[in-house]
Amino acid sequence: MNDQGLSEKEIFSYLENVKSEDTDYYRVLSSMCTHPHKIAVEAHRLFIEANLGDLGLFAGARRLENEVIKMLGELLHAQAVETPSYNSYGSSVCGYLTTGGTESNIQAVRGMKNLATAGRKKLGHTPNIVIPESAHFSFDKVADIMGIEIRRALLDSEFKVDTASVESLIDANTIGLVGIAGNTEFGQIDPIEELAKLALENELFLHVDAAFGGFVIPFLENPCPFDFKIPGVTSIAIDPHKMGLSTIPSGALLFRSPSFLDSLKVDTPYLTTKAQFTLTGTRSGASAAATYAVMKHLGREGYTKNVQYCMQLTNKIVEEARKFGFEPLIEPVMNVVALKVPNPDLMREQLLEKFGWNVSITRDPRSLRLVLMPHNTARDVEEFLQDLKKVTAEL
Ligand code: 0PR
Repeated sequence: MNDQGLSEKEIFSYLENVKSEDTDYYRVLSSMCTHPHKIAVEAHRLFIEANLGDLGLFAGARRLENEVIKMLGELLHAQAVETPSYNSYGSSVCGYLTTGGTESNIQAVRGMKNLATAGRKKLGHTPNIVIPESAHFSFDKVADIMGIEIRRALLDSEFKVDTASVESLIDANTIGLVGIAGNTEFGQIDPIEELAKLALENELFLHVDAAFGGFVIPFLENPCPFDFKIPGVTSIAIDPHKMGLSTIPSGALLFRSPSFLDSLKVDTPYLTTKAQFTLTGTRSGASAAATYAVMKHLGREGYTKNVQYCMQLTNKIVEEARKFGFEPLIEPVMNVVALKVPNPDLMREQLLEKFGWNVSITRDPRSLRLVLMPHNTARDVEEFLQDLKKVTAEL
């Protein structure tokens, strides 16, 4: 650290320089995040010092968190919880705002483990959960932190989890299943209804990772069921900092029943509230304000337009790519496309080196993965297709 403080001017001239190294999402077709909505940014600034780790001191931010959880609960067809005891933890609905999908997934599994070991099940050995092979790498962290065995079920030809494979992996030590509503690589939705049936039959929890899809699926023309409307779904992760257009870090975890929150509770003797059920202690109230503001501002109509816009770009890319012989691995379900191209790794390298496009690659099979986000424009798509053509011709 320097001995004497630098001037504001010196610092900001350095910061602006450094910021120019960031992409600003220009020519980015690989991210599931985007520019936050300007309303979210303003709200974030207004609540910049609010700490949701000490709810009693920040009653305003706490109110906003509750409002957001309520709105998300409505979006995901959760029943409002009337249990008055919930107020002592600072929430009247079942859920809280997390730092993102990773924390939500960790906490959902922690809840499963705590409830299972609290007597619902006798676990002889290491508890396990069954997840799709396509699950996000945050579940590797779950395994590592919690000492839970992760069993990976096969995918079918459409990259949905194969429920027969899930069933074959369930044993006496299985505590829960995971389904993904909008998987990271293909944007595919697992058969949540079938998974829920399996979960109910085997008395297992079912967590739905809708970190990306949660702000997409409800606004599609023909949304498929994936949420609490399906009996058997016990928790859902949904990220406002992805397609919700909120600021980073904004995730959310919702539970069907208050017992989940209870199972995550730790006593906080010297705080203004008696208990905490979050993973982190200090939490951003600014994120709660940002998410509240953008959800209220856009409403269902605004999010529908946002999804329609991204789907138009997605469909355009697929239509044009087909003209030069590149088929998608699946018909896009949401704004994620996996294109079958020759030598995807080399193509990715060349798209970046020659034209500055950031794209990514799916693991198995390897294909060119594109995520069409609100920061992308119709012109971007046209330019990308021209550059893709050039790169293909050279390969
Ligand atoms: N679940 C799913 C289905 C996800 O796609 C992701 C992240 C997570 C959980 C974890 O969410 P957090 O990263 O918020 O904890 N999916 C993207 C990924 O890891 C996130 C991402 C975002 C990647 C922006 C790159 C990027 O530029 O691929």
